[in-house]
Amino acid sequence: MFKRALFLLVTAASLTLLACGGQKDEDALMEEEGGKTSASTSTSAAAPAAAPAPAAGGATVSGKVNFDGTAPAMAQIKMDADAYCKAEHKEPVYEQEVVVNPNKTLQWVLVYVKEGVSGNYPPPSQPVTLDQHGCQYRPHVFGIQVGQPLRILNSDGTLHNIHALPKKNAEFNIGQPFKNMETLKKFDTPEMPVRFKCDVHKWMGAYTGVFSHPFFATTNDQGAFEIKNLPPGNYVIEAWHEKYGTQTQSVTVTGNEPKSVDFTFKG
Ligand SMILES: [Cu+2]
Repeated sequence: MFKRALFLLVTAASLTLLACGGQKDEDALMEEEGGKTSASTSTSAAAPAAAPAPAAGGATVSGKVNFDGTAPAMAQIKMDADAYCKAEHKEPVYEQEVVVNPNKTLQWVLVYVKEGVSGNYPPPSQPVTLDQHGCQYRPHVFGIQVGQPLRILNSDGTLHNIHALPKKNAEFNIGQPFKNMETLKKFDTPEMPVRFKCDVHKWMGAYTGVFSHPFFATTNDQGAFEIKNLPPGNYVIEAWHEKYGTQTQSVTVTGNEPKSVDFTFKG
């Protein structure tokens, strides 16, 4: 009896908090950003494109992350523990730790400028969305700027509990029991990488890199990445993969010339 009453009380309190919290967060964000528009940052895997450098100038650094070796077999994810999750998939679902593309490149490599960026890059007001969809995180790996809103969305009709495990930023742990729930979060300081897990579904995992600048991209299903508008300077570019670690290369930008940087991880 007491337990049930407590449960109802907690649920009602959570709903009230969530209902108010979401709106308050959004208002606060709008206010902070003052509706100003800043250069949007593509954090999804950018398709390789031959687009000219935008008006902001600087170089486009693009390339591929190759995979040398035999692709390890990824375990099939068993979603039997949650009937909703299981019913969401007609085809088998596999772990995303090592995704080798048909063209022998690696997906989900975060490529970013590690050293050499100077100047101040205010965060875009446009959020990065981390969606919980089919009981998997989408995207699996992404970058975000310090202060940029992270929109955590539950597209599933089941409970997810998103648990961020940073070492420099504040840890958070949020239950999202209902479909279409959203929570806005921000990171205060650069950190690479930050892991997310779901405390309900042990197979769910994602990573972000938090940067003080917009010069980062994640490799797509062609293994390609593209970092735009990099001003003249000497830079260290780093590629990070959750299993294979990091590699770095130096690049010098003198104007708005395109630069090509390829990496190879050995399996
Ligand atoms: Cu979950």
